[in-house]
Amino acid sequence: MTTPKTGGAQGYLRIATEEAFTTPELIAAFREELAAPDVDPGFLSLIGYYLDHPAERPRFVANALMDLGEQRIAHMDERGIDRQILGLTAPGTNVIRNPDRATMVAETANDRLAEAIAKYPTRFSGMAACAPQNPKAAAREIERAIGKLGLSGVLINSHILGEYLDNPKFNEVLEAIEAMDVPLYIHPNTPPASMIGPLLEAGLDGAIFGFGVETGMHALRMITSGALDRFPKLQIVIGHMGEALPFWLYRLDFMHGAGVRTGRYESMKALKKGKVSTYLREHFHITNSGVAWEEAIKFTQKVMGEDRVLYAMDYPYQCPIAEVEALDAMDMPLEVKRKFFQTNAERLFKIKSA
Ligand code: 1DF
Ligand code: MN
Repeated sequence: MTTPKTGGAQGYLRIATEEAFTTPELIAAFREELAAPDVDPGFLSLIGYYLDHPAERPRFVANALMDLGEQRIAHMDERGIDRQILGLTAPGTNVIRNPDRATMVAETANDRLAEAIAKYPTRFSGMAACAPQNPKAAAREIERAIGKLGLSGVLINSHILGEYLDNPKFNEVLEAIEAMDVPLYIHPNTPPASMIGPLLEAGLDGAIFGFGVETGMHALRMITSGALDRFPKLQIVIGHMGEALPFWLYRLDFMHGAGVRTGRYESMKALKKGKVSTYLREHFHITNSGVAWEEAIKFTQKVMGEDRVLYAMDYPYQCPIAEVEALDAMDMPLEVKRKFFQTNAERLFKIKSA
């Protein structure tokens, strides 16, 4: 295998769609939340590690998150990444308990992101941050970030202080995303305090498993609550091979059908389009962030259709060059690889590659 290069000589550009950055304003807010006597346990476990643990990996990550310039471009060049679609790193504004402060952190992050994109327009695109803690302000910021700053989507780091986006209190946020005609990336967060106990006890609260449990459930709630019947045009992106939802899909359809028919839950009513799987296929795109595994990617393409599965690296959390090489080497027709690495992202995020 040859080292991957940018420029598309292999027949496609590589557009990585779940790439993280941070800002001084977010780090300052994280520091204050970490110092609170009633700090959220998942937040402490995750961000306590990345901000303060002396091991090489968290130090690499913390440094790389801060750079939106030459170091990041050099790392992309080394890995053959033509373009990163950037989002404010987890848990972003979602853990900030003062809504005005959270809104300020989102606004400054969007300004900094737009500045980096203006400097490197062929290498960076980005998704807006917002602070759903104040839904009205979040809607306004989404309109500004997409309409004025030209960002390409909205990324929300899953639960917002323990609340989920299907809650009607967040209607204005989803309305704004739908109206701006951009995708909503629901990125993982650690499980909220009400859910994290046994996961944290076993060291399974983070990216190893807890992220997927929490965020897969969030995506599923968007379907089963009927939220997507209220927002019929909303397109949602989830990473990590769909947080395992494609693998669950048969059972989800069966048990959802049984639950609805027998009226078991007030919170689970019949859906306009019927099955859970219909919503997953019509409202979701799935990225392979963190999963450089050919069989899982092909299975997901079969379940979702090859137009709805996209490449992501998850820089700087997981970025070995060997993963790019393994994906380049997948036994897959070139035109399908081109959809996966390049054209699905260009269409969904409305990106024009030079
Ligand atoms: C980790 C993984 C952290 C992902 C992340 O943000 C993250 C990790 C704080 O490995 O702890 O975005 N990820 O998406 O897999
Ligand atoms: Mn990520």
